[in-house]
This record gives sequence, C-alpha cells and structure tokens, in this order.
Amino acid sequence: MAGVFGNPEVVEEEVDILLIGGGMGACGAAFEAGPWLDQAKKAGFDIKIKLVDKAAMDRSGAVAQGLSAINTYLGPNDPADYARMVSNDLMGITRDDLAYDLGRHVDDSVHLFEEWGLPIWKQPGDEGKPLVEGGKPVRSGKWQIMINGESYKWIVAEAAKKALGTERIQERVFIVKLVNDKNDSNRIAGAVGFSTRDHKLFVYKFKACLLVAGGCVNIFRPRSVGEGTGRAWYPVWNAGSTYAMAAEAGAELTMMENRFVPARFKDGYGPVGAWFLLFKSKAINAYGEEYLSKPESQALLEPYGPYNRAYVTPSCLRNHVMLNEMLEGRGPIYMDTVSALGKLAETMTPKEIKHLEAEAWEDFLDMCIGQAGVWAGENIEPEKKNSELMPTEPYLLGSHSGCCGIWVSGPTDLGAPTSEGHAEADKVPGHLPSGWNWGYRSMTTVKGLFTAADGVGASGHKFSSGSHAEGRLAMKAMIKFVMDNKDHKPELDTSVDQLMEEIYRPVRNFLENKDYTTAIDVNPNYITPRMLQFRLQKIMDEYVAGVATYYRTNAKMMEVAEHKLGMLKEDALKMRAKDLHELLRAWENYHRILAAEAHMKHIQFREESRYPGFYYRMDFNTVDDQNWKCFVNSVYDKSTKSWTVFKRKHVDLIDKAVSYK
Ligand code: SFD
Ligand code: AMP
Repeated sequence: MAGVFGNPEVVEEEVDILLIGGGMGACGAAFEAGPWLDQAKKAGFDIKIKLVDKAAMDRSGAVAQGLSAINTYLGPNDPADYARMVSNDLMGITRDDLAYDLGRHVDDSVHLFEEWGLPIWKQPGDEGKPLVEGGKPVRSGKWQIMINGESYKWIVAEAAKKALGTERIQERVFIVKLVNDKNDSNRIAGAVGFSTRDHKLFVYKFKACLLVAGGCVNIFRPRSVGEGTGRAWYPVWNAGSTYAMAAEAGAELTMMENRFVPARFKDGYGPVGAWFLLFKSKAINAYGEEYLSKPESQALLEPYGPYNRAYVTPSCLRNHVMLNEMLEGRGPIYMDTVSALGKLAETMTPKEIKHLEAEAWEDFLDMCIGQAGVWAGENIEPEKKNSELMPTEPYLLGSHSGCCGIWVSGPTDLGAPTSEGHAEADKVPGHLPSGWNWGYRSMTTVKGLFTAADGVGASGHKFSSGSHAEGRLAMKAMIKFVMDNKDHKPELDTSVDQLMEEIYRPVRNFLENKDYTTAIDVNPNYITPRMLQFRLQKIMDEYVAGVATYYRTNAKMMEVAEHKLGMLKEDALKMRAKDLHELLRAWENYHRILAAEAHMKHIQFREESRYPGFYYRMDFNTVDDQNWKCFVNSVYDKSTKSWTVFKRKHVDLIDKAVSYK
C-alpha cells in the first residue's frame, strides 16, 4: 500500500443523512430509505443520503462469512414473550419497549431476505413455500430458524445497494470521529474519516446520522495468539467505533458493563446454537457427565433467583456452571456430538444419516469456516469424536446475547406499568417511563445522532434479522427528523484543518521520527498500532476480568486498570502509521481504548456480579436486585477525558413471572 506523505486531498460533502457502517443495521436503514425518500419527494423534500463503510458492503461486518441460522424470527410467537426471553437471558435489566418493538417488526425483514433469495429451510412438505405464504421453517429453537446462509450478506447488501443506489455509497472510508454542531454542543453536525485506499480525507456535514459500526472485538487478549492471532468469534473489524464515537459526541451509554462471553467450539470459535438446539446435543465434562442438570450445578444456580427459573437458563448462568466444572478440575468440556448424531441417526436411513453429517459440517462452513478447518486439521469426524468447548474472551455488543450500547429514545406507542407495577407493553399506549422517549425512535441523547443493532443498548437478542429491522426503524425516524428540521444548517464546531491535523497525527509521528532508528518498528518516539493493541489486551485481560483471571476482578484490580488505561490513552497519541492500513489500525485502536475504558468504568460502578459466567466482581459476588436492578449509564466528556457514571431506574413493562418454571 502506498506510503502517506503530505496532506491528503480533502473531500467535503453535505447530505441530510449519513449512514456510518454497511452491516446489517445499515443495510436495513438503506433498504428502508427507498420508499420513504419517494414519499418525501412527493411532499417536496429531496432528501440526500450517503452510506460510508470502512470495508466492502458485500462482505462487511459480522455476517461477512455468512450465517447458518436466523436467530430472531417470531412467527406465531408473541412479541411480549420475546421481550421476556430477552430480559431473562440478560438477567432482568433490559428495555421492554425496545425489545417488544423489535419483536413486532423483525419478521418483515426475514420475509424480505427470503424474497431476495436467501434459502430458508422448510419442514417436509413445505419445501419451496415462502414463509409469507405459510411455509413452515425448520426451527432450531423457539426463536431461531435454519438457513443456507453462506451468501446472506451478499443478498442483504445487494438489496440495500439497489434501494439506495451505488452513487450514494462510499466504501473503504473509515470514520474516525463525529463532529458536534458549532451552535449546539448537544447536536451532531458532521463526521470525518479517511479512505483506506486513496490519500483522501472525507468530511461530511449532515442533519442526522445513523451510527451503526457494530460492536467491539479485540479489547481483551484473545485465546488465539501467535499463529492464531486474528481469529476471534465476533468480527475483528468491529473495533468499538460505535461506542467510542458516540461517547465522544456526548451520547449517553448504557449497560457498558455487560459483555458476551460465548461458549464456543475451542480454537475455531464455531457457534453452538445449532448443536444445542437443532441436533439436541449436550455439553459434558471430561468424565462424560451432562453437568448442567446435575443437582450440584442446579444448587450453584439457586442463588440466581428468578432468572435461573426461566424456561431457558440465561447464557451467563450456563457459562457459570461450565466454568465451575473447569475450575473444579473436571475439564475439558466437550460438545457430545457423537451421542447427539447417534441418537438422531437411530431413526434414519443411511442416506439421511449422510445428509445429517453434511448439515453438521455446513453449520460451520456457512458461518465459521475456521472451525471446519479445525475439524479437518485434527481429523475430527463429529459422529465419531467429540469436540472441545470453551468460554471465549469477552466481546462488547448489543445485538447478539449482550446488551451494552447507547441509550436511545423508545417507540411512542408502547405502554407503562400500571399502578400494580405491570402491564403488557402493547396494552397501555403512550406512556413510557420518564427518560425513555424524547420523540424520535432510536435517537440517542445527542440531537440528530441515531443508532441501531449493536449500537442500541439495554435490549439484545436481535441478531442479524433484528439488527436489520432496527436499522429500518431508525431510518423511518431519521426521515421524520430531517423533515422536521428541514431549515437547519449544520455547522462543524472544529475546522477541517484541525480535523486533518488530528487524524493524520500517526502519519506525522512516523514521518518525523522514522530515521531516528534503523529498525522501522523500534523507535523511542512512536509505538506501532499492533504493539499498542497488545498492551490494551494485556491490561484488560489481567485486570478487567479476562480469561487470565477466569473472568474475575475487584475494585482494587480496576484501580490498577484505570491507571494503566489512562497512560495507554496518553501513549495512544504516539501511535505511528507508516501507511493507510496502519492509520486504520491506529484509529481502530483508539476506538477500542475508549470502549474498553467505558466497559471498565461501568464494571467498577456496578457493585454486584449481575452476569456470573460473563464476569465476577469478587468483592461483590452476588446478584443484588435490591440495589442494582437498574440501568448503569454514563456520559463521556471529551474535553476533560472523564466519565460520569450513574444509575437509571429500571421498570418492567411486561410481567416476567409467566416465564418462570
Ligand atoms: O451463530 C465502519 N450473528 C448471528 N445472527 C443471527 O441471526 N444468526 C446467527 O447464527 C448469528 N451468529 C453469529 C453472528 C455473528 C457472528 C460474527 C458469528 C455468528 C460468527 C449476529 C449478527 O451477525 C449481528 O447481530 C449483526 O450483524 C449486527 O449488525 P450491526 O449492523 O450492528 O453490525 P455489523 O453487521 O457487524 O456491521 C458493522 C458495519 O460497520 C462498518 N464499520 N464503517 C465506517 N467507519 C467505521 N469506523 C466503521 N467501523 C465499522 C463495518 O465494516 C460493517 O459494515 S451465531 O453466533 O448465533
Ligand atoms: P449461539 O450459536 O450460541 O450464538 O446461539 C444461537 C442461538 O441459540 C441464540 O439464540 C442462543 O441464545 C441460542 N442458544 C445457544 N445455546 C443454547 C442453549 N444451550 N440453550 C438454549 N438456547 C441456546
């Protein structure tokens, strides 16, 4: 890649709406724009939209490799039940308004995917019958359906591109920061980024922006190091941009203490959902015991009260039991693929058995090819040999089985609790608890800044389909916002020269110091982004409940982490970029540091262990509903580089008791 010398060419553009990201959320928003732009045009508004993605939309984001299941498809299920499941899995602290709203809209996105060509498995007799015409899907679980999804992202991106028009899409532009409005510090006016291919700086001005740059990966030292570096479960190119840029713009974050530590097939990070739910496989310890249902394990879960009594044991509690097995010396843990496939084969013909084995491989080939590589490389035939399971390093995300993210305005037509404390969300319209709605669905606390998917906190379990649906909801609200603010003129609070100066600092660090030493990577005046990332991962791993401490931390350890992260933030200004690729890596790391800091600050603030199995505050190792059944939110002040963390009241809008055993 070309070296970077001198100032880049500056490309300035003013639009009404900027979409940052090209993943599932952004594709949903782009698709939704089509009909609404036409409507607006008829009403005399010509709304300009641009989508920028740091990669190429066909394979960008979490769905890059494809998926083998759509994890949120309601069908005949009740959205209130869906909101219950989301809440229980996330230990009781989610926004029922957001989950319910998603539940009632998500199926439409799935129907569109099928219309656009995504093959969805159907039950015998219903092959070829679309879902909208009553075709019955093959469900792996109550909420999940199976797909042949290797080309899932291509299909969804194609529809988004078609709806928006390729002239409105700019690929390979990495957005570094949002710029607030000169006349209103709590309003968003622009964004700035650079091309990862050409020596160009892009400065966008807009009335509204959808920030959907995914979750955050690689802030913890991954289990795969050395030759395995770069292998992770969630996509390594989700670098915390959503959380960091929103925080710097002043948006309130929520539940940043939450993380997802998925149990995965060891070394390849292969997903387990299809194995547990479709193939009815069990996790066993080294001695062949199905440990989850053992009385000792159940006793271990007893202190976790109502959450443990949910029909499906929450993901973190399943991990809690697995970790206990490992700590007690009964590891390794295995997915008992042999028994599961053997049992299914009992009633099958040899041809059907071959088909089943092919499906087992396809589950990985569709979405996690590396795991199929591990099977091939280690001579694992799942019908003959069990595979190891392992809890991974932690990930920050708001769309999968986690709920960190940004605090957003909820839908206007959903209800509040009655005086008895509970009401079905859809039965009492128009009364969300105070602070849950300020006009536009999915708008953050910063005017004009919207988010969706991994960006929206305090919900979760949206997955690919829900992320797409949430992008669509946000787009509708943004169009309304733009029309309501049609005379607003955005003005950047920072000059383009200043922005360029800041963004190209890593390049200057390199150019000004590179001749000081003969080894390009060793220099007292700069640090390579790669080395800085190792430092961040070491701090987080060792002090903020990474795998090194079996996900344990305490206030004292976080004091150390706080100090070290502060110094790392300072040193981050010394990152070097010898080419555009390193400039990208430098800014990704900057975003990671802020996201990591938010995570640490929130864990520090929440004096309980809300998610045993995901992390433990050993100094407060219980779930304390009395003091902590609340949201933990925060606001970052970019001028002082400090966080204010605080509680927000949690309210159940939907009665959860019906989901307990
Ligand atoms: O098996 C910038 N997911 C699953 N969902 C399902 O429905 N079924 C599954 O089977 C799922 N599983 C799964 C899943 C993900 C992964 C990685 C694996 C397995 C291995 C979850 C979904 O994929 C996920 O919920 C959504 O994709 C989230 O959508 P969104 O839009 O929040 O994130 P994205 O799709 O990753 O897109 C992010 C985009 O932002 C771009 N970007 N652009 C400009 N500037 C910046 N600074 C940027 N930073 C990032 C990216 O390029 C990308 O376009 S299973 O585990 O359960
Ligand atoms: P995963 O492959 O772990 O990402 O899971 C895919 C889907 O299956 C998600 O909706 C999970 O919540 C669900 N899931 C995974 N494992 C289990 C399990 N053991 N019991 C119930 N649901 C599960």
